[in-house]
Amino acid sequence: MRRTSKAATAAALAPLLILGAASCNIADPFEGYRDSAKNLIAASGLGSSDLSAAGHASSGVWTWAWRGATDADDAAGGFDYMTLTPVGAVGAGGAAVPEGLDPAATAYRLELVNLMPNGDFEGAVGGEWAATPAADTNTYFNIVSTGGQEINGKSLYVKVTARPGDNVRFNLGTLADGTASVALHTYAWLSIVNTSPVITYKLAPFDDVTDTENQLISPNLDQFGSNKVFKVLFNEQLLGSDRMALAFGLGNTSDFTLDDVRVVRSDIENRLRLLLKPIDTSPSLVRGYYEFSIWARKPGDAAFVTDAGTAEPYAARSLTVRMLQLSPDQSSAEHSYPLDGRADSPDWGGTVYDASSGWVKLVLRLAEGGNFVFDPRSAEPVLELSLAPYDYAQAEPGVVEIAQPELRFFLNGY
Ligand SMILES: [Ca+2]
Repeated sequence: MRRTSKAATAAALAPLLILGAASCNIADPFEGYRDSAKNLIAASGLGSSDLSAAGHASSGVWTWAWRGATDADDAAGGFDYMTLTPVGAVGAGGAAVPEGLDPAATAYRLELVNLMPNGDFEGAVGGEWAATPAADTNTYFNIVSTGGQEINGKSLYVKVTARPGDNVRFNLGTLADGTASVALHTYAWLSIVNTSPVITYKLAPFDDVTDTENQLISPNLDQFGSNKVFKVLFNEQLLGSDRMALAFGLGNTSDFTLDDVRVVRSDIENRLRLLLKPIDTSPSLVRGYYEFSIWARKPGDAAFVTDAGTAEPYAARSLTVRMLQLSPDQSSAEHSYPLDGRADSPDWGGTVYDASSGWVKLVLRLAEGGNFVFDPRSAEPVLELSLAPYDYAQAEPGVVEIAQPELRFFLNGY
């Protein structure tokens, strides 16, 4: 964060001051900038959006940052890795609405889509899994819900012998964004496993278990309550065009249970953003102190992956809020606000929680002593506001309801 004195704000407004003094009517040079309650982006509500590939770089409307990827199938629009869906006025039907949130404001579901089909195993497993050799009583998988093997409700129980070549595979071609994409992208796979032994696995052609070029990769295992989080990245370096499966085996010496599999692209910017030129706001952007806020809550039909018996959709466990100055250099304020009750200690801003409605206002401010120093006469975007329904430390699928984004200016500091 560039640190400049409050004099910088006054300097930015100096031309206005001179103009005002030269005219017969002495105008207030800070007209429009004194009211720190004014929402500068009132004209850019969440309904003002262009989520198309062509519109991804538009300013003054909400766009998908990930639409700008150079990958051909992203540029063409391709798969919707995130969705933004209106769900009606926050005060519809006389619903409780906290002070400061307009009952007429439209709430939207913001979701980072889970690319893993049937990853909660609460339904039947489709064609995405297979055991080799098939119909072998020593190597197999099935869905379990009792017996101490289950994790969240129904789980996938995997049994693999120690015989070379035996494995239980997941067909990467069944990921939601399609077979052709897999070898071109980088993905993060997250799941919960119940075992402490290291699970080794190979990447292999889905239909060819005799492949001798299998690669062993050690996944990351983090403690997750009484279970562990199994994490792995896979990309084109690991996946040739013929490598279309994750195969669990080749060194597995014990059975294990898997649940809540979540897969996301880790090579794109999974964010909803609002690019702003100075003239896109009212009043226009000038150098100084800003506050960006958004209301958020857990959708009623979603559950945190940490909840017992979790079924999809997963509720976003965090919402990352960011203000990014784009020029003359990049500086930002950002915070990943937990939405699931985890402790939080933001450096700046804070939250206002309304227990009766479940809405929480997430308030982001610049760090102490920092302000934005962009050129207020720029014809290009100088500021980007963005929202991501996960913690920046680890993207994971999830959905959150959001409403009423606001950008405020503080003439004399916070
Ligand atoms: Ca489950």
